Amino acid sequence: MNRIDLNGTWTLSSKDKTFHFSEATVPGSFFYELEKSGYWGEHDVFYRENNRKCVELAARDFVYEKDFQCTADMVGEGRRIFLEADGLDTVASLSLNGRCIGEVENMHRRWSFPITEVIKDGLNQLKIDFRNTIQLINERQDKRPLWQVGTPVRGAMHLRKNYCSFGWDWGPQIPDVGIYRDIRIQSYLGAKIDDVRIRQTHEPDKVALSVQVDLEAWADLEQEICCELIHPDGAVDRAFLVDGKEFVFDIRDPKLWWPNGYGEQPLYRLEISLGVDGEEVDKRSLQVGLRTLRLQREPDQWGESFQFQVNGVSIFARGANYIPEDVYLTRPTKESTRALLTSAVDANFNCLRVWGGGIYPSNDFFALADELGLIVWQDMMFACAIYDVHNPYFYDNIAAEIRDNLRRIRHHASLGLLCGNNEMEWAFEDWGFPHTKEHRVEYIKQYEVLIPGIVNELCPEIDYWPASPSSGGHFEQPNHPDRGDVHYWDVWHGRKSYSEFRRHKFRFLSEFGFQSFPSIKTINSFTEPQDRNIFSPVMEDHQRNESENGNAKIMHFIADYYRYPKDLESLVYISQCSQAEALRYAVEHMRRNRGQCMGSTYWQLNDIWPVTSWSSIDYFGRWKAMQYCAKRVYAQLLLSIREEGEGAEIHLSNEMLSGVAGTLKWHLKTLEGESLRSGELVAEVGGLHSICCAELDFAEELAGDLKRQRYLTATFAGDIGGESVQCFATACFVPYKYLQLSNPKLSWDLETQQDHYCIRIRASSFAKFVMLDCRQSDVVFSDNYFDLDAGQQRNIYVKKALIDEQQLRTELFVRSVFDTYETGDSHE
Ligand code: BMA
Repeated sequence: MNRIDLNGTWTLSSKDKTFHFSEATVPGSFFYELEKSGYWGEHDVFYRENNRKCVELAARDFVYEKDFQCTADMVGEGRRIFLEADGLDTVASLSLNGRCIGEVENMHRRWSFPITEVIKDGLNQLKIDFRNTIQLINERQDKRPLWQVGTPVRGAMHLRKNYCSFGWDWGPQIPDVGIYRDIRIQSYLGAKIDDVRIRQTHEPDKVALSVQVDLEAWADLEQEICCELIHPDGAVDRAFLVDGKEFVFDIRDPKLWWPNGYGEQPLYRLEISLGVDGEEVDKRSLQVGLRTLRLQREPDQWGESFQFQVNGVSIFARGANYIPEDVYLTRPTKESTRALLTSAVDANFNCLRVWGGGIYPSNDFFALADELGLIVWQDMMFACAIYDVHNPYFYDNIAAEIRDNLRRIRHHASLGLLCGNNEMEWAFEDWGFPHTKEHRVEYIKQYEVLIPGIVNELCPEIDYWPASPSSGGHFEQPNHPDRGDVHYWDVWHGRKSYSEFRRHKFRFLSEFGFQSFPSIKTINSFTEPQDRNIFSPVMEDHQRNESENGNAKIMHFIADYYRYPKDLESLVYISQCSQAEALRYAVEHMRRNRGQCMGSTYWQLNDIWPVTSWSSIDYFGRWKAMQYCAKRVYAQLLLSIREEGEGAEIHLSNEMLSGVAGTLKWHLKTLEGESLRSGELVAEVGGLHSICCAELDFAEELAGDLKRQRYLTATFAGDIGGESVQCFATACFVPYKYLQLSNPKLSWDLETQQDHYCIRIRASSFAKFVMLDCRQSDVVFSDNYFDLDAGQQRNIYVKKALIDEQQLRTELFVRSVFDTYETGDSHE
């Protein structure tokens, strides 16, 4: 045996003896353990305002302890033994059998402590003392006050810890403590693998895959490295290395990896094993996708391009920002992460930005992104604060952190961009804090010298971008629209209407967003009936954009476009429609301007707890209207209408490699379904192009108040490689609140097909944002929150695996904007 797995049961106690768990789980944490112990009664930390107690609960020292047996074969001649910990959160000193073996304070690093001299044959006692982080950050902030945004606990950026665990404008303050990734004892004979470096050289019909293996060796024993390359079809190439340390596999007819929507995601696997004296002492298994992936930045007629180029093809990045999936870092599983990322891909994403205020995601996350075809824009974990880089300990600590994470993740096909930080370059330009020369110098040192230097040394083939947003660095107009990426928050934070998106053509919009309430089922999970009012303390607590009174702001935007919703369920629904519309305005516009605009990652994909926020999928994985809208506006083929005054343009945006031809039909209709004018044309759009197919003027038909009774509807029906596609679009010419909607008398029936239920839904007059939902169960529909013309039937599909037929029939209900009016009849 050369490994002792230390995952499993430990004891966990607070030093002040308030808390003691004799069977704490590792990987795990204090707050997760507290919850499992029943501390919150029949509820959890999310219930009502429970989270408010967490900072006080965290403000103490904790100790994790474990006794374990070590057998004689682990120790001995030529062997070295290490305690390896992949994630310790955060400030801890470790001792084995009473002797200190290490001090740590960076949860983003992996640790390996030599313990050959300390470990014993027989019973061993391991102890990890975790320091009170709340006290520590306060002391440090007193000593060296640094600027930070308002939401996290004071001084939080003095620690290399999941920043948002101290609170964010969508997250509670639950600064957890614990052993959050795997931990083990490992014994190696003579040597161990220190690092594996993979490089790809692409030539026509050939990829040379070089594998460099660095060893740490301490005994004069015979070593052999065996490397197997397993092809996507299962074929295996094997190579041995005795003296040198680099293999090159020449792969003929390579199967290239593509982001979702442009091709397949074939994956190769490298199995590397180190043998010493005939014993396998160490091994690595790495998943590799063959592709070239660069950030293309070249001068052009608009400024400078900013776009991903994959295997020579410049793509329009379609995605969102990803934040930690749970306040308890160890609760998400590979399967729950798979479900979340699959939801992204189901909504036609090809990209995710991992935002810099959380953690570097797990290996599972990157493996899934490889499998699903998601390009990962990876921020380094620095966000909205000045960091203490003038302190040599802090500086060395972050340098080691960057090295460690790059070595861990750099081989992934999905890894598309490394980015220095979130919003700090912009903060120097725009935000109110002392912009001293010293801080500027330190900023440059950290993000424009240190980190790119490490990237250049460890993985120069991955592009580095100093900050998000940035125009390339040196504080030169970081949020400039014509180059680099942009965070555009005038809509929402700046209270501008979402039509404002159409006034800008950003090169790559890496953040923009709009809030909504989560599903009523989600609200019910953390409230009591008396809390179910958006201005109650509990609902305001589960809204962390407090400084701007987020819930009131949702109402402010609703007032522009919608009538006052009759009850809480209607309000939740309307808030989601309003959020989805913001996304639609922004993305349709950007895709119409493909070429100039080449990326959209909206704020934000997911939630860390049940909350009112900018997310499109709530904490429980429930799709908000915006997620369905993303599915439509991120589709390979997008039909969109740009209405203005009494006119409209109809556009087709094609993100497929090949062109599409088909029939475009449009009708100007009354809400009751009478077609006043119509047109039909053959439309053809080339691959990776966007075109305007029709320019229409309805000055007469839409004069004055007639706009309140009429709308434009368009369909495109085409053929892609033998499969028919259909796209729909509608446009209204007044804010929806002025439409003279009548009861669309929505009706539906259900047919069971092979793998799906097909729900056929119809309206008797124009129905805006038709929503389907189940009272209790959670299902994802093939489409949702769509518009229906009078007399039109739409087929919506639900996977049979999600729900049984009877249940679906009983629970299904539909709603449209009309139902949110006092006069509305419901369509149960
Ligand atoms: C952006 C992000 C986050 C924040 C979001 C909403 O600036 O970088 O820090 O949560 O806005 O305010």
